[in-house]
Amino acid sequence: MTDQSAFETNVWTLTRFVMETGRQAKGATGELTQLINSTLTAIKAISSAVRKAGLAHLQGIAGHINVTGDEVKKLDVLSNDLVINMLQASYSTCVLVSEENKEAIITPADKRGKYVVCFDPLDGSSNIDCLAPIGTIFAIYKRTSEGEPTEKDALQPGNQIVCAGYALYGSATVVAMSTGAGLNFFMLDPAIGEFILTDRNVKIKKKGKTYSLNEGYAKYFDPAVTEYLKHKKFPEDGGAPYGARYVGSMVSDVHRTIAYGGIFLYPANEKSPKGKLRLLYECNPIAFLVEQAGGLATTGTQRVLDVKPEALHQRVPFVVGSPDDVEEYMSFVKKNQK
Ligand code: AMP
Ligand code: P6P
Repeated sequence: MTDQSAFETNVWTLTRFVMETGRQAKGATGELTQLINSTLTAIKAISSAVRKAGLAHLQGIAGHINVTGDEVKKLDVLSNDLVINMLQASYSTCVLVSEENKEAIITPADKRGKYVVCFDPLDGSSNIDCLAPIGTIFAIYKRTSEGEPTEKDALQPGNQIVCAGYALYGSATVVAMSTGAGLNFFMLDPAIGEFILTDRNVKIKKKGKTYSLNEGYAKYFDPAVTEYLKHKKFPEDGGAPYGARYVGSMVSDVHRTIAYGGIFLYPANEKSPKGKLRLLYECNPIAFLVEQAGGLATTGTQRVLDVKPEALHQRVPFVVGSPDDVEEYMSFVKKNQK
Protein backbone atom coordinates (compact mmCIF):
# COMPACT_ATOMS: atom_id res chain seq x y z
CA MET A 1 0.00 0.00 0.00
CA THR A 2 1.66 3.30 -1.01
CA ASP A 3 1.79 6.03 1.67
CA GLN A 4 -1.03 8.28 0.38
CA SER A 5 -0.33 10.81 3.17
CA ALA A 6 2.86 11.80 1.35
CA PHE A 7 0.84 12.55 -1.82
CA GLU A 8 0.61 16.31 -2.42
CA THR A 9 -3.04 17.02 -3.30
CA ASN A 10 -2.69 20.72 -4.15
CA VAL A 11 0.51 20.58 -6.17
CA TRP A 12 1.70 23.60 -8.18
CA THR A 13 2.44 22.14 -11.60
CA LEU A 14 3.87 24.29 -14.39
CA THR A 15 0.64 23.76 -16.33
CA ARG A 16 -1.36 25.16 -13.37
CA PHE A 17 1.18 27.97 -12.82
CA VAL A 18 0.88 29.12 -16.44
CA MET A 19 -2.94 28.98 -16.34
CA GLU A 20 -2.81 31.10 -13.15
CA THR A 21 -0.49 33.75 -14.62
CA GLY A 22 -2.60 33.67 -17.78
CA ARG A 23 -5.75 34.46 -15.78
CA GLN A 24 -3.95 37.42 -14.22
CA ALA A 25 -2.94 38.81 -17.64
CA LYS A 26 -5.58 41.41 -18.56
CA GLY A 27 -7.38 40.57 -21.77
CA ALA A 28 -5.38 37.40 -22.42
CA THR A 29 -7.16 35.00 -24.79
CA GLY A 30 -5.27 31.91 -23.57
CA GLU A 31 -3.20 31.60 -26.75
CA LEU A 32 0.15 32.02 -24.96
CA THR A 33 -0.91 29.58 -22.22
CA GLN A 34 -1.79 27.06 -24.93
CA LEU A 35 1.60 27.61 -26.60
CA ILE A 36 3.61 27.23 -23.39
CA ASN A 37 1.77 24.05 -22.41
CA SER A 38 2.32 22.61 -25.92
CA THR A 39 6.03 23.39 -25.56
CA LEU A 40 6.03 21.50 -22.26
CA THR A 41 4.49 18.45 -23.95
CA ALA A 42 7.38 18.41 -26.43
CA ILE A 43 9.88 18.77 -23.57
CA LYS A 44 8.32 15.87 -21.63
CA ALA A 45 8.54 13.68 -24.75
CA ILE A 46 12.17 14.71 -25.38
CA SER A 47 13.00 13.98 -21.73
CA SER A 48 11.53 10.50 -22.13
CA ALA A 49 13.45 9.92 -25.38
CA VAL A 50 16.74 11.18 -23.87
CA ARG A 51 16.36 8.79 -20.96
CA LYS A 52 15.53 5.86 -23.28
CA ALA A 53 18.08 6.80 -25.99
CA GLY A 54 20.59 4.08 -25.14
CA LEU A 55 17.94 1.35 -25.07
CA ALA A 56 16.04 2.64 -28.10
CA HIS A 57 19.22 3.05 -30.17
CA LEU A 58 18.33 6.73 -30.71
CA GLN A 59 21.94 7.62 -30.13
CA GLY A 60 24.49 7.62 -32.86
CA ILE A 61 24.84 9.80 -35.90
CA ALA A 62 21.68 10.45 -37.91
CA GLY A 63 24.00 10.61 -40.87
CA HIS A 64 23.82 14.26 -41.83
CA ILE A 65 25.22 17.65 -40.84
CA ASN A 66 22.97 20.53 -39.65
CA VAL A 67 22.95 24.12 -40.95
CA THR A 68 25.65 25.22 -38.55
CA GLY A 69 28.03 22.41 -39.35
CA ASP A 70 27.37 20.22 -36.30
CA GLU A 71 26.97 16.46 -36.67
CA VAL A 72 23.26 15.65 -36.26
CA LYS A 73 22.37 12.69 -34.04
CA LYS A 74 19.08 10.82 -34.13
CA LEU A 75 17.87 12.44 -30.87
CA ASP A 76 18.39 15.85 -32.50
CA VAL A 77 16.11 14.91 -35.36
CA LEU A 78 13.45 13.40 -33.09
CA SER A 79 13.55 16.40 -30.72
CA ASN A 80 13.25 18.86 -33.59
CA ASP A 81 10.25 17.04 -35.05
CA LEU A 82 8.57 16.90 -31.62
CA VAL A 83 8.92 20.63 -31.00
CA ILE A 84 7.76 21.61 -34.51
CA ASN A 85 4.72 19.31 -34.38
CA MET A 86 3.64 20.27 -30.84
CA LEU A 87 4.06 24.01 -31.45
CA GLN A 88 2.18 23.99 -34.76
CA ALA A 89 -0.58 21.89 -33.20
CA SER A 90 -1.10 24.65 -30.59
CA TYR A 91 -2.66 27.00 -33.21
CA SER A 92 -0.57 29.78 -31.58
CA THR A 93 2.44 30.12 -33.89
CA CYS A 94 3.11 31.71 -37.27
CA VAL A 95 6.92 31.38 -37.62
CA LEU A 96 9.34 28.86 -36.08
CA VAL A 97 13.15 29.10 -36.16
CA SER A 98 15.09 25.97 -35.22
CA GLU A 99 18.83 25.35 -34.99
CA GLU A 100 18.14 22.27 -37.12
CA ASN A 101 16.44 24.11 -39.99
CA LYS A 102 18.30 26.51 -42.32
CA GLU A 103 15.10 28.36 -43.27
CA ALA A 104 12.34 29.65 -41.00
CA ILE A 105 9.33 27.29 -40.76
CA ILE A 106 6.09 29.10 -41.66
CA THR A 107 3.06 27.58 -39.90
CA PRO A 108 0.36 26.36 -42.34
CA ALA A 109 -2.32 29.07 -42.70
CA ASP A 110 -5.06 26.95 -41.09
CA LYS A 111 -3.01 26.53 -37.90
CA ARG A 112 -1.62 30.05 -37.46
CA GLY A 113 -1.52 32.18 -34.29
CA LYS A 114 0.33 35.35 -33.30
CA TYR A 115 3.56 33.94 -31.82
CA VAL A 116 7.06 33.41 -33.18
CA VAL A 117 9.19 30.74 -31.47
CA CYS A 118 12.97 30.42 -31.81
CA PHE A 119 14.34 27.20 -30.33
CA ASP A 120 17.26 24.83 -30.05
CA PRO A 121 15.58 21.44 -29.70
CA LEU A 122 18.57 19.64 -28.23
CA ASP A 123 21.49 21.84 -27.24
CA GLY A 124 24.77 20.12 -26.36
CA SER A 125 23.94 17.10 -28.52
CA SER A 126 27.63 16.27 -28.95
CA ASN A 127 27.33 15.08 -25.33
CA ILE A 128 24.51 12.59 -26.00
CA ASP A 129 26.70 9.49 -26.35
CA CYS A 130 28.61 10.16 -23.12
CA LEU A 131 25.38 10.79 -21.18
CA ALA A 132 26.40 14.33 -20.18
CA PRO A 133 23.50 16.75 -19.52
CA ILE A 134 21.80 18.27 -22.60
CA GLY A 135 18.96 20.73 -22.97
CA THR A 136 16.17 22.40 -24.95
CA ILE A 137 16.03 26.20 -25.22
CA PHE A 138 13.15 28.40 -26.47
CA ALA A 139 12.19 32.05 -26.82
CA ILE A 140 8.68 33.29 -27.67
CA TYR A 141 7.95 36.65 -29.37
CA LYS A 142 4.74 38.29 -30.52
CA ARG A 143 4.57 38.82 -34.29
CA THR A 144 4.66 42.54 -35.15
CA SER A 145 4.04 42.51 -38.93
CA GLU A 146 0.80 42.06 -40.89
CA GLY A 147 0.08 39.88 -43.93
CA GLU A 148 1.96 36.70 -44.83
CA PRO A 149 4.46 35.77 -42.06
CA THR A 150 8.11 35.59 -43.08
CA GLU A 151 11.48 34.92 -41.45
CA LYS A 152 11.74 38.67 -40.80
CA ASP A 153 9.14 38.22 -38.01
CA ALA A 154 11.83 36.26 -36.13
CA LEU A 155 14.49 38.99 -36.42
CA GLN A 156 13.43 40.74 -33.19
CA PRO A 157 15.83 41.81 -30.42
CA GLY A 158 15.72 39.72 -27.23
CA ASN A 159 14.27 42.70 -25.35
CA GLN A 160 10.97 41.84 -27.12
CA ILE A 161 10.79 38.31 -25.63
CA VAL A 162 7.35 37.47 -24.15
CA CYS A 163 8.41 34.14 -22.61
CA ALA A 164 11.61 32.09 -22.61
CA GLY A 165 12.81 28.93 -20.97
CA TYR A 166 15.13 25.96 -21.02
CA ALA A 167 14.80 22.32 -20.09
CA LEU A 168 17.87 20.58 -18.64
CA TYR A 169 17.96 16.79 -19.06
CA GLY A 170 20.39 16.07 -16.22
CA SER A 171 20.21 13.87 -13.12
CA ALA A 172 16.60 15.14 -13.11
CA THR A 173 14.70 17.07 -15.77
CA VAL A 174 14.19 20.72 -14.77
CA VAL A 175 12.50 23.58 -16.63
CA ALA A 176 13.60 27.17 -15.97
CA MET A 177 11.04 29.63 -17.34
CA SER A 178 9.99 33.27 -17.20
CA THR A 179 7.28 35.42 -18.77
CA GLY A 180 9.02 38.55 -17.55
CA ALA A 181 7.92 38.52 -13.90
CA GLY A 182 10.87 36.58 -12.43
CA LEU A 183 12.56 33.22 -13.03
CA ASN A 184 11.02 29.98 -11.73
CA PHE A 185 12.34 26.40 -11.62
CA PHE A 186 10.10 23.36 -12.11
CA MET A 187 11.23 19.73 -11.65
CA LEU A 188 9.70 16.87 -13.66
CA ASP A 189 7.95 14.28 -11.47
CA PRO A 190 7.95 11.23 -13.77
CA ALA A 191 5.34 9.56 -11.53
CA ILE A 192 2.68 12.04 -12.67
CA GLY A 193 4.38 13.40 -15.80
CA GLU A 194 4.14 16.97 -14.53
CA PHE A 195 6.69 19.71 -13.84
CA ILE A 196 6.42 20.75 -10.16
CA LEU A 197 7.28 24.29 -8.97
CA THR A 198 10.44 23.96 -6.81
CA ASP A 199 12.01 27.47 -6.78
CA ARG A 200 10.02 30.69 -7.20
CA ASN A 201 11.60 33.99 -8.28
CA VAL A 202 15.16 32.61 -8.40
CA LYS A 203 17.94 35.16 -7.89
CA ILE A 204 21.61 34.67 -8.91
CA LYS A 205 24.35 35.50 -6.39
CA LYS A 206 25.87 38.99 -6.79
CA LYS A 207 29.30 37.37 -7.18
CA GLY A 208 30.35 33.72 -7.58
CA LYS A 209 33.53 31.66 -7.18
CA THR A 210 33.59 29.82 -10.55
CA TYR A 211 34.36 30.63 -14.16
CA SER A 212 33.16 28.45 -17.04
CA LEU A 213 34.63 28.45 -20.58
CA ASN A 214 36.49 26.15 -22.96
CA GLU A 215 40.16 26.89 -22.21
CA GLY A 216 41.14 24.70 -25.14
CA TYR A 217 40.88 27.88 -27.20
CA ALA A 218 43.39 29.78 -25.01
CA LYS A 219 45.77 30.07 -27.98
CA TYR A 220 43.08 32.06 -29.84
CA PHE A 221 41.67 34.21 -26.97
CA ASP A 222 41.56 38.01 -27.19
CA PRO A 223 43.99 39.71 -24.75
CA ALA A 224 41.05 40.81 -22.55
CA VAL A 225 39.93 37.19 -22.02
CA THR A 226 43.51 36.03 -21.37
CA GLU A 227 44.07 38.83 -18.82
CA TYR A 228 40.69 38.21 -17.14
CA LEU A 229 41.41 34.49 -16.74
CA LYS A 230 44.90 35.23 -15.38
CA HIS A 231 43.27 37.47 -12.76
CA LYS A 232 40.82 34.69 -11.82
CA LYS A 233 43.65 32.14 -11.42
CA PHE A 234 46.32 34.39 -9.87
CA PRO A 235 44.39 37.18 -8.12
CA GLU A 236 46.70 40.10 -7.32
CA ASP A 237 44.28 41.43 -4.68
CA GLY A 238 44.91 38.52 -2.31
CA GLY A 239 41.49 37.00 -3.07
CA ALA A 240 41.07 33.25 -3.55
CA PRO A 241 41.46 31.92 -7.12
CA TYR A 242 38.21 30.90 -8.86
CA GLY A 243 37.29 27.29 -9.52
CA ALA A 244 36.80 26.10 -13.12
CA ARG A 245 33.78 24.17 -14.34
CA TYR A 246 32.89 23.39 -17.98
CA VAL A 247 30.46 20.71 -19.23
CA GLY A 248 30.44 21.87 -22.85
CA SER A 249 26.63 21.85 -22.83
CA MET A 250 25.46 25.42 -22.41
CA VAL A 251 22.19 24.69 -20.60
CA SER A 252 24.10 22.67 -17.99
CA ASP A 253 26.83 25.31 -17.59
CA VAL A 254 24.27 28.14 -17.39
CA HIS A 255 21.99 26.31 -14.93
CA ARG A 256 24.95 25.75 -12.59
CA THR A 257 25.93 29.42 -12.98
CA ILE A 258 22.40 30.56 -12.01
CA ALA A 259 22.18 28.06 -9.14
CA TYR A 260 25.65 28.68 -7.63
CA GLY A 261 26.72 32.06 -9.04
CA GLY A 262 29.77 32.79 -11.20
CA ILE A 263 30.34 33.45 -14.90
CA PHE A 264 29.89 31.53 -18.16
CA LEU A 265 31.80 32.72 -21.20
CA TYR A 266 31.76 31.83 -24.86
CA PRO A 267 33.69 34.87 -26.16
CA ALA A 268 34.83 35.56 -29.70
CA ASN A 269 38.28 34.23 -30.53
CA GLU A 270 40.58 34.18 -33.56
CA LYS A 271 38.94 30.95 -34.81
CA SER A 272 35.35 32.15 -34.17
CA PRO A 273 35.40 35.95 -34.58
CA LYS A 274 31.68 36.12 -33.72
CA GLY A 275 31.82 33.41 -31.04
CA LYS A 276 29.96 30.11 -31.54
CA LEU A 277 26.59 30.51 -29.82
CA ARG A 278 23.56 31.57 -31.87
CA LEU A 279 21.71 34.75 -30.92
CA LEU A 280 18.09 33.85 -31.68
CA TYR A 281 17.70 30.47 -29.98
CA GLU A 282 20.64 30.19 -27.54
CA CYS A 283 21.87 33.61 -26.38
CA ASN A 284 18.64 35.64 -26.30
CA PRO A 285 16.55 33.17 -24.26
CA ILE A 286 19.40 32.50 -21.81
CA ALA A 287 20.18 36.23 -21.51
CA PHE A 288 16.48 36.94 -20.79
CA LEU A 289 16.37 34.28 -18.04
CA VAL A 290 19.68 35.34 -16.44
CA GLU A 291 18.51 38.99 -16.36
CA GLN A 292 15.23 37.85 -14.76
CA ALA A 293 17.41 36.29 -12.03
CA GLY A 294 19.24 39.60 -11.52
CA GLY A 295 22.30 38.63 -13.58
CA LEU A 296 23.90 40.26 -16.64
CA ALA A 297 24.33 39.09 -20.24
CA THR A 298 26.72 40.86 -22.61
CA THR A 299 28.39 40.31 -25.99
CA GLY A 300 31.37 42.14 -24.50
CA THR A 301 30.39 45.39 -26.21
CA GLN A 302 26.62 45.51 -25.64
CA ARG A 303 23.68 43.99 -23.75
CA VAL A 304 22.75 40.75 -25.56
CA LEU A 305 19.02 41.56 -25.47
CA ASP A 306 19.60 44.83 -27.36
CA VAL A 307 21.36 43.22 -30.37
CA LYS A 308 19.25 43.73 -33.53
CA PRO A 309 19.39 40.38 -35.34
CA GLU A 310 20.27 40.38 -39.03
CA ALA A 311 20.23 36.63 -39.75
CA LEU A 312 18.45 33.59 -38.30
CA HIS A 313 21.63 31.69 -37.36
CA GLN A 314 23.71 34.72 -36.43
CA ARG A 315 26.39 34.10 -33.78
CA VAL A 316 27.40 36.52 -31.01
CA PRO A 317 30.09 36.48 -28.33
CA PHE A 318 28.31 35.57 -25.07
CA VAL A 319 29.19 36.23 -21.41
CA VAL A 320 26.57 35.77 -18.67
CA GLY A 321 26.36 35.37 -14.91
CA SER A 322 26.57 37.13 -11.55
CA PRO A 323 26.50 40.92 -12.00
CA ASP A 324 29.79 41.57 -10.20
CA ASP A 325 31.57 38.87 -12.23
CA VAL A 326 30.26 40.09 -15.59
CA GLU A 327 31.07 43.70 -14.70
CA GLU A 328 34.61 42.67 -13.70
CA TYR A 329 35.00 40.89 -17.06
CA MET A 330 33.74 44.02 -18.84
CA SER A 331 36.42 46.09 -17.04
CA PHE A 332 39.08 43.94 -18.73
CA VAL A 333 37.36 44.38 -22.10
CA LYS A 334 37.33 48.16 -21.61
CA LYS A 335 40.99 48.18 -20.54
CA ASN A 336 41.93 46.39 -23.77
CA GLN A 337 39.77 48.44 -26.12
CA LYS A 338 41.93 49.91 -28.91
P1 AMP B 1 -2.75 35.81 -25.27
O1 AMP B 1 -4.00 36.58 -25.58
O2 AMP B 1 -3.00 34.53 -24.50
O3 AMP B 1 -1.90 35.59 -26.48
O4 AMP B 1 -1.90 36.74 -24.25
C1 AMP B 1 -1.69 38.11 -24.53
C2 AMP B 1 -0.53 38.59 -23.64
O5 AMP B 1 -0.88 38.42 -22.25
C3 AMP B 1 0.74 37.75 -23.81
O6 AMP B 1 1.52 38.18 -24.92
C4 AMP B 1 1.43 37.98 -22.48
O7 AMP B 1 2.09 39.23 -22.46
C5 AMP B 1 0.26 37.96 -21.51
N1 AMP B 1 -0.01 36.56 -21.09
C6 AMP B 1 -0.91 35.73 -21.63
N2 AMP B 1 -0.88 34.52 -21.03
C7 AMP B 1 0.08 34.60 -20.09
C8 AMP B 1 0.61 33.66 -19.13
N3 AMP B 1 0.15 32.39 -19.04
N4 AMP B 1 1.61 34.08 -18.30
C9 AMP B 1 2.09 35.34 -18.39
N5 AMP B 1 1.64 36.27 -19.28
C10 AMP B 1 0.64 35.91 -20.11
P1 P6P C 1 32.80 23.99 -27.48
C1 P6P C 1 26.93 22.61 -27.75
O1 P6P C 1 27.35 22.11 -29.02
C2 P6P C 1 27.10 24.11 -27.75
O2 P6P C 1 26.33 24.68 -28.76
C3 P6P C 1 26.74 24.68 -26.39
O3 P6P C 1 25.76 23.94 -25.73
C4 P6P C 1 28.06 24.65 -25.65
O4 P6P C 1 28.16 25.68 -24.68
C5 P6P C 1 29.08 24.88 -26.77
O5 P6P C 1 28.48 24.42 -27.97
C6 P6P C 1 30.36 24.10 -26.52
O6 P6P C 1 31.25 24.46 -27.55
O7 P6P C 1 33.46 24.78 -28.58
O8 P6P C 1 33.31 24.38 -26.10
O9 P6P C 1 32.78 22.50 -27.68
